[in-house]
Amino acid sequence: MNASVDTAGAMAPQDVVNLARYPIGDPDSPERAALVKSLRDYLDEHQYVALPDFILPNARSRAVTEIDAVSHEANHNSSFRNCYLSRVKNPSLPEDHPINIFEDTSNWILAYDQLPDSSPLKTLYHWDAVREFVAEIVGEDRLYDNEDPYQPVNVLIYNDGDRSSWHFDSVNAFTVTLMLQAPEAGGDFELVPNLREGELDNPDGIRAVLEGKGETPVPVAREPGALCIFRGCTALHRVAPVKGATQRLMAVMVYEDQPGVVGRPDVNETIFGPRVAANG
Ligand SMILES: O=C(O)CCC(=O)C(=O)O
Ligand SMILES: [Fe+2]
Repeated sequence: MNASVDTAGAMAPQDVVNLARYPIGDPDSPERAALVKSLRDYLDEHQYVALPDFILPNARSRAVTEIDAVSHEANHNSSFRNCYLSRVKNPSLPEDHPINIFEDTSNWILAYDQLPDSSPLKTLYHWDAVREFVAEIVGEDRLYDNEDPYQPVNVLIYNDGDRSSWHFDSVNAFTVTLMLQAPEAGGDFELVPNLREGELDNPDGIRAVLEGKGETPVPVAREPGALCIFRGCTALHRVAPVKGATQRLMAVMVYEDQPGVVGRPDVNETIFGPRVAANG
């Protein structure tokens, strides 16, 4: 962890992670090895794996309280986008090509620097045991913390009517999310695995899903406290519209395959809002 970060009052990692169910603290334990193998196999087959009750109730409720205190400062992201996260049509392709099918997305985001340094979310994110556990599940030799001021662990907030339309994630080979608060209704995370491989796209299969006629999406059960690791670049996924007054709160943990990664300022400004430019 960055030595300059003031973590006074932070919870200890063993009070954040449910070590009784996920014995990740001891790298040599056979229980850990068996757990990693089963999660890795599941991820390989299904393109996602969910770990229910990954964090303990006290850590979760403290994170929710911290988020509630600053949620009015979240940046609103709303766009009319295609599943490749672009807002631009391609007139040289047919109207019904997935590139030319657009849907509304709307949610709110809190950046890393808006969360307290003592947050259980930061304790979790920076704990070597968590980073190494994720690395083994996704099959990377080593992962590194993202060193951007805004990105490393951020929080998506979905209010009544907010949603994230069908999309593929753009850069990372995997995505890690942590469900902190479920809405009253809606807000399901749905995923259709293996619709594309590498550069090979599958416009017909993707169009079918976008039109509600394709492979049945898998609803990924995620009760509050559940960690989810998924292959967002190859698995088409969305968050269905949230219903009701309770916000859907989802932390996103960004790990890198090389040290020292920071975000591009223009990308950060688009995601986290105008204050990024003002901060220079
Ligand atoms: O809010 C979620 O569950 C997932 C958001 C998402 O698509 C992502 O983080 O890539
Ligand atoms: Fe995504």
